Amino acid sequence: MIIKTVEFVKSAVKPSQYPEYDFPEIAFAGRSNVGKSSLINALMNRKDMVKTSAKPGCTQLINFF
Ligand SMILES: Nc1nc2c(ncn2[C@@H]2O[C@H](COP(=O)(O)OP(=O)(O)OP(=O)(O)O)[C@@H](O)[C@H]2O)c(=O)[nH]1
Ligand SMILES: [Mg+2]
Repeated sequence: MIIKTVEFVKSAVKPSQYPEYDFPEIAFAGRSNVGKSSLINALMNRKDMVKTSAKPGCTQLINFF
C-alpha cells in the first residue's frame, strides 16, 4: 500500500464521536510506549504526523487519520 496523502480527522473518546466513513479502517492498539504512534508515522512516511514520546501515556485519545 502506498499512502500518498494523509490528514488528521479528529480525536474521540467514545463511539458517538467516531467519524463515519465508507473506507476500510485499520486500528492500532497495544501496550503503552510499545511504538504504535511511531509505527503509524513510519507507515505514513511522516516524522511527526502523530505525536510520540519516550514516556508512556503520550496518546490518550482515539485519533482518526
Ligand atoms: N528501539 C526502538 N524504539 C522505538 C521503536 N518504535 C518506537 N520506539 C520508541 O518508543 C517510544 C514510544 O513510542 P510511541 O510511538 O510514542 O509509543 P506508543 O505506543 O504510541 O505509546 P503511547 O502513546 O504512550 O501508548 C519512543 O521513544 C519511540 O522513539 C522501535 O522500533 N525501536
Ligand atoms: Mg502513542
